[in-house]
Amino acid sequence: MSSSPGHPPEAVTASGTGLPPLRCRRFPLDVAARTQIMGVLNVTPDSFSDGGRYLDPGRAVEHAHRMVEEGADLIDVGGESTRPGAQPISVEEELRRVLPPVRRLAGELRVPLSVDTYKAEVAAAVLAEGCDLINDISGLGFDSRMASVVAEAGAGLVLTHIRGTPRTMHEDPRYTDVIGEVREVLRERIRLAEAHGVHPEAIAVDPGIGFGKRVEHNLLLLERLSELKILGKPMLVGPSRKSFIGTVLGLPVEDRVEGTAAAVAVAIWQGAQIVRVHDVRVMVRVARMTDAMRRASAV
Ligand code: HH2
Repeated sequence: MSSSPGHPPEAVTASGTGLPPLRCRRFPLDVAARTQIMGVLNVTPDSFSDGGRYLDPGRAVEHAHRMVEEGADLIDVGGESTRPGAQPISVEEELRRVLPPVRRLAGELRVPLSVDTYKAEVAAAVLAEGCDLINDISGLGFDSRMASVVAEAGAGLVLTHIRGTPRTMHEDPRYTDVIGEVREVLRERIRLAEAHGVHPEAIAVDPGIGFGKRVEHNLLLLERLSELKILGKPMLVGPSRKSFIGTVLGLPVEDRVEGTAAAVAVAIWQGAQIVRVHDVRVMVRVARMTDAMRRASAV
């Protein structure tokens, strides 16, 4: 067992989830061993917290390697911001942004490479370049060809819950029973993915923190995340630096690391196996510590 800074040997034992590894082409993700850290790499000019920093492919690749050194278990490359109010971009523009780093990272990384896109055409192109997992924030809701593209490639698929679209989702979202409604939409999308041939062990689900939810919905989804375990899939959660943290703490985006740490710890405690984060070094420590407590409580 390696003892790199991100992977202390004492933190790596079965957590008793009973879940098989998430199938992601070359590199299955052992979601039962410990919390998996997904490092965010936004190659956009306008992402809400890191827009413009990694537009240059050389910088993007360097940042991906840095996150892996810090303990990231997979890297998620995104070419279109999906922050509230964001305008969609064309397939051509998205490919212009993501293909250069994806081409290099698919050859260089020894961890799964994920691409954050809801467009089947973008997914097909990055899968052809060797990407392992498609992270679809629309949960198959925006492009009817997505499921077949992922199935044909034998890739992994993250299904995220969203209410509305990134452009409109912040306009007064309402739920009677947020956790129940999220669970049922995800259940239906799992069925759809599997009906199109996506392998049942290649699917992870995500409640979509910030995607058409008010502050109180986001807090409740984290606190009651365990109610999504019934779906029988690994759970991914992405609270990193998001505005609900800013609202609770009254802090700007560059000052939300501690708030993110609290959200990550609660998400893991409530059953998340994968956390999507910008601040990899810090969140690896938070995850290892929370994993250790979770294992203690399971004895
Ligand atoms: N959040 C964002 C983007 N992709 N994918 C999943 N599965 N879950 C999430 O919660 C999630 C996601 C938004 O965060 P970020 O990428 O930092 O910002 P932007 O959309 O502005 O690029």
